[in-house]
Amino acid sequence: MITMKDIVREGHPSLTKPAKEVSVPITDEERKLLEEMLQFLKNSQDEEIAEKYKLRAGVGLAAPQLGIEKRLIAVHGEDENGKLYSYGLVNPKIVSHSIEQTFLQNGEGCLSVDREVEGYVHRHKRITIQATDMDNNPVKLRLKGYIAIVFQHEIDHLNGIMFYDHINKNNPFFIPENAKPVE
Ligand code: LHY
Ligand code: NI
Repeated sequence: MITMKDIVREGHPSLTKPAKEVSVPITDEERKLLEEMLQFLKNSQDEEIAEKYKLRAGVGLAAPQLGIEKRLIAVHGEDENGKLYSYGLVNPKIVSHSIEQTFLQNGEGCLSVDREVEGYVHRHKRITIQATDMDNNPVKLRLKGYIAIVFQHEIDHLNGIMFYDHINKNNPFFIPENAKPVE
């Protein structure tokens, strides 16, 4: 079972370098890893389990956060309408995105960052992702708003990018003309 002690923190090299493409079909071990990553997210959202194992609630996790430099992510979370997105993805890639941007009014956090970082993290409002799912089938996802932000946060981890890399250094709360907060 994955717990917080398995999650590497700022300063670990796997958080700042690009992860490696995974060959498809994935191995049984890679599939098991994705299942465990998803289970961690589910556990972290279960009040009793989270309390018992001292898990920080999370909706997304990327393999480099476990010190594993492979292009694998898990997301388990709901959009603004309560629709559940539960995915283990292999080699996810943003193939197109809107010009319009969005951001979370309260900023972002990260399971690998044990401090608050203030500022708006600008993201694409809408994205299309191509990937391979846990059953080795190709998937194409069209996402917008909050859940699109979560996927962008996780894909960034595969590229060695942290959420605060997107915050305007001179004015952390700067809002570009084409950006609106997630409603
Ligand atoms: N997980 C964050 C989490 O709280 C992801 C996240 C994304 C937080 C967007 C806030 C906004 O689930 C991770 O840090 N995973 O990398
Ligand atoms: Ni993160």
